[in-house]
Amino acid sequence: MGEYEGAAAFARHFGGAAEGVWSAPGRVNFIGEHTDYNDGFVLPIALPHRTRVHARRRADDALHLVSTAAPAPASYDLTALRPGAAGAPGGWSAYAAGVAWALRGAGHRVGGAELLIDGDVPPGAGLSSSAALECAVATALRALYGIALTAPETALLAQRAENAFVGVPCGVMDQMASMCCTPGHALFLDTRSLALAQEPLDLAAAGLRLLVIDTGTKHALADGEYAARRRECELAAVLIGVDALRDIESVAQLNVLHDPVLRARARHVVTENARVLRTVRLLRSHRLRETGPLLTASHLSLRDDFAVSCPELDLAVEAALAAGALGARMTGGGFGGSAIALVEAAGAGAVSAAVLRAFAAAGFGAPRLFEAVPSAGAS
Ligand code: GAF
Repeated sequence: MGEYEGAAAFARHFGGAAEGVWSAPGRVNFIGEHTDYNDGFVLPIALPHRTRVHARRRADDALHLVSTAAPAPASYDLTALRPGAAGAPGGWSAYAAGVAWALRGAGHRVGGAELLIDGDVPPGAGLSSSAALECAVATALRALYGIALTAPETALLAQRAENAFVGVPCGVMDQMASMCCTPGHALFLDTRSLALAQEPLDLAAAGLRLLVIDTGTKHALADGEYAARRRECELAAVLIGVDALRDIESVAQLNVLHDPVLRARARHVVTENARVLRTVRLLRSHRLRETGPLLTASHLSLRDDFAVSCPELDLAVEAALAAGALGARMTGGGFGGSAIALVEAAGAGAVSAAVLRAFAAAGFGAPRLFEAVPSAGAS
């Protein structure tokens, strides 16, 4: 649905016009997976796909939510919002209500509002549709109520909504990507200090393309396994005696871990942080093409050491590499969702065709392929 259809839908549901339209993008992570909740490094880019919020203030404390992707609207009393309470928002509306709750909890004066949500970030594809929704709602409420928050501060409140209200123990990468990315750049983020740098990612100038392969699958164990990985990493850090796995500089330090599973999980995080730093160095010296092997190494580490891949993601990566991709990896939390492949512009069609053929031959549903163009953060 475009912006004009959104405005018409707002008028249909609420009568009259919205005060404005705010939006925030989904993301793909170029490299740096499962490092954000270990105080590590990430390098995401914003997608052109965005979640839009048409919004208007109300004089009372009611929050009325309509999503063009959901069958039923939702309404809440802002003063009564409590995470986990009986009748607390669930499903998509929890992400939006959670943001209002987090803003109010941080002491910001957010009153009632009518929000019409639409957009084109594919849900459940590992492309951060949740963060796009949170950040679009946060940006809308921030503007409507004149709240002075920087983009990183807004991202932290959106993450708080997801952690404490929705109950998903995610790191801060997706919200920071959605708030802080800029067109033509990847966001190099230190998730401990929140220091960030915009790294030019000029794919076209290098004669390259970044393909997204949305496998169309989401395995049921995704949420539980994500939380389990987080706990394993935290336990490994405690056993080694560091604040977070980010503090480990060499895999030799992991030898104190006797449990081979914990050692493998920690090895992924340590080697992945090193891969992010190497990737940034290559980007800064205009050697984008040479990042391909690092992407592939990241996938193998996520598959073998971190055990968050799945047959569809592995096949997407293998088929893309066999057809000439310079590098490929799963992106996001894993257990389904999307992979990315760095390809020569001239070879993009052949790689796409090979991936489609491989999925058909394996009896998997057809993946959806599109090009990732580094785009703007929330506005
Ligand atoms: C999900 C989470 F939301 C992020 O915080 C991050 O941990 C990612 O998985 C894995 O890198 O997208």
